[in-house]
Amino acid sequence: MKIKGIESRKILNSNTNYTIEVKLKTEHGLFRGSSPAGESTSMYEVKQFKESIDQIVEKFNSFLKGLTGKDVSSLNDVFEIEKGIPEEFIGGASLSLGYALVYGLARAKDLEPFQLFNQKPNTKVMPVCKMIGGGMHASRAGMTIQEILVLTMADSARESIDHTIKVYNEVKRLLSDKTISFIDGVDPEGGLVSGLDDYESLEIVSKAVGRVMKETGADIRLGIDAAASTFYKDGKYSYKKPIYGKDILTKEEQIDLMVKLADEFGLYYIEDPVDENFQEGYKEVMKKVDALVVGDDLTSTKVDRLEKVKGDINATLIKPNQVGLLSDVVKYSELSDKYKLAKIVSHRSEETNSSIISDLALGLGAKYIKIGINRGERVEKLNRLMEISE
Ligand code: 2PG
Ligand code: MG
Repeated sequence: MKIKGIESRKILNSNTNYTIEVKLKTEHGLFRGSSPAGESTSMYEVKQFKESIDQIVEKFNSFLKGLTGKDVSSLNDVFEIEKGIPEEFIGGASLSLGYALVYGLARAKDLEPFQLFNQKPNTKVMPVCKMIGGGMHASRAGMTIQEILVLTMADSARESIDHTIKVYNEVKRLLSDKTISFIDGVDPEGGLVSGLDDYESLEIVSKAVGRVMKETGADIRLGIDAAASTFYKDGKYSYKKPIYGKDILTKEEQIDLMVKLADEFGLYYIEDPVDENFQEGYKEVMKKVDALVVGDDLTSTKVDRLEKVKGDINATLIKPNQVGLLSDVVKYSELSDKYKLAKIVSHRSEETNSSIISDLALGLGAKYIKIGINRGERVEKLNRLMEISE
């Protein structure tokens, strides 16, 4: 394909913030790419915009002008273009460009976007979905940890989504029964928000899972994203409400708590159980639980971070905007395979309506996609996942 015209503009994301969209014109039509952002970011991920978004759009447009007339005929050509992107644009701007090029190229080659990454991928990407939100995503919620999740051991994404919806609706029902303050509110990722504390919320989701398992015969598991860095300071983890009788936990107590919750609720998935700079803590948790111990803030989709902590986790999140370049995302994904880590491609709390992460999950051979089950920008991705998984 030939780049006939290309420019960026400011658009809204799902959480009353702005992001960049790149509009690409080729002989095959108009293609758009846009990047998400996170509310609870790690200290290792790239900054999405190094200046104000208006300044970035203006400067990025002069860079993009230079791409007019270029021929792009493979993913490698996209990576070559990425090599020439100045550092100041690495983040939201570079990723939006990468996504627009992927969409344009896929159309030019008459392929689905995921096929650019893998012609015949494994079609079993299972969603890991948020049920209840807390932490930085819902600061007035009772939960200190950021997310309670469920994942189902189903035969297809569609079946898994089916079971997940049932659990979500059951959680909603149970929350309404239990607390009058629950008013059907959701956090930016579609997680339900209530005043219940971490333990009570886990009990509710566990109960809902039990009911749906009984009703459907499905095998459904619980998970959490503690996002522990967000409530860690000076050697202490501070909980909004006491859990097992304590609200201020030492580093060792935090590890013990994660293990205890894993035992009590049969957790299958534990993301960022301790602070992002406490890599031995991840290892300790991994040794003591039979679950996926997932690096997110710890790893930040950065190859150098993964090299450092690879022995301390058995699974990793892939969030393309943590690194900003698709070539780096592919490298990271390959390295995760080399170290036999389960891969989970993930949404962010401030999303766009693009469903590209569903294509990426499939194309990169991820076992899971982490996503909300509610809100349009999440649903778009789930619907795309079902479409390409069939
Ligand atoms: C996370 C993500 C997505 P955020 O911590 O895993 O759930 O949240 O995008 O705010 O970093
Ligand atoms: Mg996380």
